[in-house]
Amino acid sequence: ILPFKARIMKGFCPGHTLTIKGHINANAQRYATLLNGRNSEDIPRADVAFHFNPRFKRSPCIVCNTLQQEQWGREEILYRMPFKQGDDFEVIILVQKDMYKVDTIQISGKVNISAIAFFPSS
Ligand code: 9QG
Repeated sequence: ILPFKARIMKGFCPGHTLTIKGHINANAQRYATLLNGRNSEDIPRADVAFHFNPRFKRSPCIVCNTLQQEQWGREEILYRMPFKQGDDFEVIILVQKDMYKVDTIQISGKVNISAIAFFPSS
């Protein structure tokens, strides 16, 4: 059930991997994977360490950004779109050295999620 939200118990650190598998609805306009540094019930709005946002409107693209103190940063936009409306997808997020201080994952949008796996470093 979306929005999906879960705590990552000891945080999301270098070497950790998060895998998300699902299906994008045929009429989806956007979906977002949000990795939050604080709980998203927080007021003011919680920071978002990593906002991963495929968009299907107009020119399809993937927008990545950070929300800090309720302000979006500079968008990184990828116009090569690997996702397709009506298709299955798999996203693998691998954390490398410049650490994400993240304790919550959140997924929303017109997708069905079939699996979410968190792999700590081996
Ligand atoms: O549009 O862009 C990412 O840079 C904003 C969107 C915003 C983000 C942001 O409105 O949408 O994608 O949390 C938000 O507000 C999300 C849903 C310039």
